[in-house]
Amino acid sequence: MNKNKNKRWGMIAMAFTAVLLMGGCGSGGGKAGDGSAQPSGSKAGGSDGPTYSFRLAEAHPADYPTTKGDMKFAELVKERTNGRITIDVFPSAQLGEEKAVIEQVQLGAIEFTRVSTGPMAEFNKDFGVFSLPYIFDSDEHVWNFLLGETGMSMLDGLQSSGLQGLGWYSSGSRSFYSAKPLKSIDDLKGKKIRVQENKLNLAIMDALGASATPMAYGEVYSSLQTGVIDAAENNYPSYYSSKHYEVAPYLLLDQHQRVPEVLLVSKTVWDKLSEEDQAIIRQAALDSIDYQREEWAKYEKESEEAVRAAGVTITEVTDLQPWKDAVKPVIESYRSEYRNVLDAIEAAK
Ligand code: BDP
Repeated sequence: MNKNKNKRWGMIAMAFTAVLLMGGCGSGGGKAGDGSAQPSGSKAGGSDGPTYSFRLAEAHPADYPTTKGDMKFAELVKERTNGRITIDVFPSAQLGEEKAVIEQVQLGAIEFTRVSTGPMAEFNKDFGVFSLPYIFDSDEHVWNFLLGETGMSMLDGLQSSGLQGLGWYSSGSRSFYSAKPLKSIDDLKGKKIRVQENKLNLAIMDALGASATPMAYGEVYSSLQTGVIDAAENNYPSYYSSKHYEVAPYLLLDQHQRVPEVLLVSKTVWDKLSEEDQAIIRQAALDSIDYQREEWAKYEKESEEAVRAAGVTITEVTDLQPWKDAVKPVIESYRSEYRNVLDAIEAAK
């Protein structure tokens, strides 16, 4: 599977290079938004130009795979500009929780961030599609879509929201976990469940007979602990690294969503950069993806093992049909809004 992913990614990298060659940009510059980029490793133009010192906001701690991806990205930018452009990564939500950070990035007060596409739905309608349940079968399916034409064009589609998407990162699948025993779909009925902050999640929880409590990620631990909420949902790495498993030790592997991560830059900042710098930054982001995916795969396994070892009760879901049936009305109610993207997702199977 990894080989296939790499092959596919290699093909996309080749396509980028082809665009560049056709454009005849000798110095390796690419026009913003046209998908062209400088071939990795080339330093053409990197040393010349203004000096910048940027910040990148990250919700997760330093050892988390997204943070490692951010750092790889920053390292490549620094290297390829001979230290002229530096990006300091601020992990552990030091610069704020995701929703607030996205607002700051729109304003240009924070230049870069890595966020979940979950909260992005409230800033760019197209991004809501990622919160629809069971639209992807596997991680491979997600990546086929993200690295395909529609997925890549969604990064540029963020310009209307004052943002520029630079690349996608892995985030696995999300499942429910609770402070009290949680073994089947029926156990969700009447539960207060923390969800990522977007309106689609309200409809999904409603369809499952639960009540949605949107809140920032950083508040979930104490809310589980004090009983403000009964349950939450996330992937293995977040469940482990946030220590939610300590206060919600019942995990039900229903894998209802696959909500990818996205690397963003403020459009205000982006528009001030030269085409050469844009090309370097864009390519560095793309070149950090494979690394993030490898780190993700490792950490996903480690975190699963760690929560098992900690005594978490994990229930596998052998039949997803009742889950898919329950949330079908939600997908149907959004089908016309997301028709084109949903078709592209279907075609990426
Ligand atoms: C994690 C994402 C993180 C979100 C968090 C959440 O990596 O960006 O903040 O979920 O549930 O999986 O809010």
